[in-house]
Amino acid sequence: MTQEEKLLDTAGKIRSMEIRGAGRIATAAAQALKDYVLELDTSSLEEFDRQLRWAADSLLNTRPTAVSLFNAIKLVTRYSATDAQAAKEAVVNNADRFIKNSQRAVEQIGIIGSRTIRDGDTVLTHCNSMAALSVIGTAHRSGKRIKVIATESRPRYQGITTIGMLDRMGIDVELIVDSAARSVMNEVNLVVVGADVVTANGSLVNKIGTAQIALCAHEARTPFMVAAETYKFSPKTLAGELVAIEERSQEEVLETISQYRQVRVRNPAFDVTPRQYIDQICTEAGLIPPEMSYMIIKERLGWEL
Ligand code: RUB
Repeated sequence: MTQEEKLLDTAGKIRSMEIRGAGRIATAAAQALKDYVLELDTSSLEEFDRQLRWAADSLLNTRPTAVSLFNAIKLVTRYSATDAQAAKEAVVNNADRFIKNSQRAVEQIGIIGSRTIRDGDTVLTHCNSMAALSVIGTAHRSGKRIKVIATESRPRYQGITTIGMLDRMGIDVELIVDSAARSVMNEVNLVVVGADVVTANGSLVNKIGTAQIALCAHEARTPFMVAAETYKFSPKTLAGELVAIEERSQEEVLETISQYRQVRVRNPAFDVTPRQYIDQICTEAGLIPPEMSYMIIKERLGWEL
């Protein structure tokens, strides 16, 4: 494969969700940019810039919601070099740093978030989030006996991936259909979910169904925690941009849709949980209230308007 084909292959895997989850999308994009520039053979900085921009755009146009992709690409392609070789080295170093930092962030989130889980607790999670699973897995490894309730997360059933991971960690797991969230909520001590986007005002954009779970956790007085690396926070929302919610195909929900004449299926992949229903956001920089999201964007992501 040429370097263009390899890059488009990663972009295709992100689009088809073979690579999915905001963190994994971001690190795959960083790795793809690194591999791409390593094979670029040009001494012209202008040409290097042009090819790097093509690669960045090809990756960016895959999934519209996860800001992690935008932040990863922005951090990896940021450099001030006067020649192509120095630019290439900068991109490679940026990518290595991004991947290492994001692995460390997930570990740190696990350490911090797991302290909020007590021995004997039941934790509910939705979809398949490495950050949320780090919290749960760290609590389990520290010797706390916990039970996890995982939702199916229709229509793509990321919950099945989650129960497989929890099972391999040796954690006691129960699987529920998404609509059973309220009926089990009184048994739950903590809800932990991941994030595709945290906005400047502290709202969460995550897998469809998250907002309903947050609402019923709120009503049942069950704490609701978001596990999110700081690169899941969206500088674009500080500049007034709205988060695009990805609408996926009808067939993901109903394979036999073509037999109906008048029926349409709506398939939004994500929803918005208002900050009033979020107790805390566990980042690698510590546990923060959603109201502090603005500070994370300004201070950790170094965003200037
Ligand atoms: C995945 C999803 C996850 C977040 C966080 O959606 O909503 O909760 O991306 O995951 P999809 P992580 O399956 O549509 O990509 O903590 O692993 O980044």
